[in-house]
Amino acid sequence: MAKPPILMPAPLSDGVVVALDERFTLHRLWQQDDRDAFLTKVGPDIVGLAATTLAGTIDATWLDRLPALEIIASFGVGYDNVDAKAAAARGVVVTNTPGVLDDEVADLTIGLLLATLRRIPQADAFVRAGRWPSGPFPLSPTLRGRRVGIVGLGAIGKAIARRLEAFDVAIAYHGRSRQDGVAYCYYETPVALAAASDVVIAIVPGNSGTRHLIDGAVLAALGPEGVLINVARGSVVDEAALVAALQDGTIGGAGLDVFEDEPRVPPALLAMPNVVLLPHIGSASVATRAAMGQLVVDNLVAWFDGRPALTPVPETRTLNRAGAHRFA
Ligand code: NAP
Ligand code: 8YV
Repeated sequence: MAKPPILMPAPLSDGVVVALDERFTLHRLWQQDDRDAFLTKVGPDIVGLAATTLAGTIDATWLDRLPALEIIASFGVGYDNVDAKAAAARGVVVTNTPGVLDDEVADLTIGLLLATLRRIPQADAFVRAGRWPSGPFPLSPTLRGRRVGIVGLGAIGKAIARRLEAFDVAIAYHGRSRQDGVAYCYYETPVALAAASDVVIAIVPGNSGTRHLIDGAVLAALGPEGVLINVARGSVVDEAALVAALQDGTIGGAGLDVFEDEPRVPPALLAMPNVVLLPHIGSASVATRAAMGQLVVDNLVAWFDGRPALTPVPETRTLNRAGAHRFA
């Protein structure tokens, strides 16, 4: 039987490519000289797509060129790089990679929080610049006694909260609704949470409902000693408002793993001493990225074995039925 034809618009890891090559006819779009002509040629046959945020957004325009598509397996738990509603409307299942990265992202978040408050990168730069013999590094703010507000107490938010419990800090959260069985204090709005917090950590999905959820009003409520940590998506924070708030002392500092226009970072942030900037590395360890890649492969294999995909996103869950694939 012919192998199902799969399209990979942008490169995933070698391990994923090797695994998909074994089981599918894998088309590597990024290696084509004329991608448009290639898509016109193979697009009508493609039944599966292995997507990453590097490929831009898989939207209706993409889907129009892939009329036989059955499944989009996206690399990452956030799937703002796929128009899942447009996919659902065409009967296309979308999968993401939840769960396998929760602890890794939570570890990184705690590291970023401590790095921001205790100015760890700045202290390292101070030593490397040979400035220590001339005097001590300036004293930093502290995590001690801080109240931490988590915007988005989902799988990763809870993993962050569990770690914070060991730091003896007060923990509160905001989401669209209060969660049963959660003892942390709930706030109905991000502004109310920020007003009751000294640190706000954003870890919600990026979508139209969360765009600029952290705006000027939230930053004003956080206050001059307050610190924002964003490990969610750049779109969740009004970046212009954040730059202004850091410049005029509305808040005290920020630790940012994500930005509105990645990989571009506002030059104003680069010049600030009270921010720590990371290149979207929340899940970026060898082991965790391998686990995420394996889940992309496993979703595609399950689907084309005639089983439901393993981790369909909510928008396409009802389409995800055993034997529902059309490839023959
Ligand atoms: P999850 O388990 O689905 O949790 C998402 C949380 O966000 C839920 O608690 C949800 O609570 C809340 N939420 C959703 N929409 C909201 C809204 N409009 N307003 C307020 N709260 C809202 O997702 P997860 O696995 O924890 O991942 C969360 C996000 O983290 C991903 O989507 C991704 O964007 C980001 N992420 C970043 C990195 C990185 O490298 N920096 C790595 C992994 C993930 P309610 O339903 O109660 O509102
Ligand atoms: C990935 C992420 O690095 O899972 C997510 O939502 O943001 C990260 O783990 C990213 O999606 C890879 O492109």
